[in-house]
Amino acid sequence: SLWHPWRLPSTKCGALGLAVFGSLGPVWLRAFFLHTEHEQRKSKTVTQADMKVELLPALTDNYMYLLIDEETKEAAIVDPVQPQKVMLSAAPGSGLLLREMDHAGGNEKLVKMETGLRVYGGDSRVGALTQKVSHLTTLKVGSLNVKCLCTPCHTSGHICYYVTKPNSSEPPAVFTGDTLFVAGCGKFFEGTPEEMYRALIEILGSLDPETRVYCGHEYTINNLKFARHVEPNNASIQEKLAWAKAKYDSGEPTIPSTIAEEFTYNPFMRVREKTVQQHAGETDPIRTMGAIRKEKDNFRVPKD
Ligand SMILES: N[C@@H](CCC(=O)N[C@@H](CS)C(=O)NCC(=O)O)C(=O)O
Ligand SMILES: [Zn+2]
Repeated sequence: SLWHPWRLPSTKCGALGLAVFGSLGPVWLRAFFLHTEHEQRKSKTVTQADMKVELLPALTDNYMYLLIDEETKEAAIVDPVQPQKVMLSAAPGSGLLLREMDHAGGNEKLVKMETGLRVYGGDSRVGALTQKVSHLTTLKVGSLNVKCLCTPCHTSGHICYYVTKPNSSEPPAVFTGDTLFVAGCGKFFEGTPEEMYRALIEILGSLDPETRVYCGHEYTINNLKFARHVEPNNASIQEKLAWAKAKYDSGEPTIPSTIAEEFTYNPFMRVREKTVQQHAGETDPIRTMGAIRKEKDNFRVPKD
């Protein structure tokens, strides 16, 4: 394969976590992912025949993603919050997919390093934006189709990116930023419970259930502790929490999940369930959404 993570000589910058080189005809891609010595969080690659997703941990609990089209080796970076960690040289046509300004802070630096990068986002506050996208705008990353899904609420211009390969039997991917987390959702900084209901249930919830969910933060354990508080008798929550703790102990990501799985343990995806509504003291899913978000904003996460 063209990809040899962990096997390349270290660079001048110190410790090297991952360096990736590829070469295929006129299209080429080179990306370095630099770790510092005290980095505890491991990166991870999810490989399918048609696309590859490289999880790049950043800051304390953020994820940046490198999405690679296996057919053309074109790539896109989602949310380069720490551009010094992703130095990308890519063929013309490679793009950056950005959903909101608070995770898109590295764009200007990346664009300075690499001219010709296309930068997509749903909000003019996104730095170095070259194309503003809206709901159902479609883009290409090599042979992959990317559909933009507007999910305003955490921020008003929030975009999720749904990635499919035409005629593939493999599952799609969705980059959900600060809308959907594993077992949780983003705070409603610029939106309402109605908007989050539309985002989680109507938009993301109607994607292929097998879709891999790649979110913007590693909040899984804390989210599941809140989920357990909402539904103490939900076995999926208990199981996922035990699994997530084991992952955390070995420094591994808990990402991706799937849309189908989220419906089993994520309280914000479960606002139509009687158990969740009863916990909230509501009978309406949107009022339930508002009530449990408010409760989570003030939730004190227990130690275990
Ligand atoms: N509670 C967060 C604090 C940071 C925070 O507010 N994060 C934003 C995303 S930038 C959020 O929407 N968090 C969702 C939540 O706390 O449920 C944490 O676990 O560290
Ligand atoms: Zn965030």
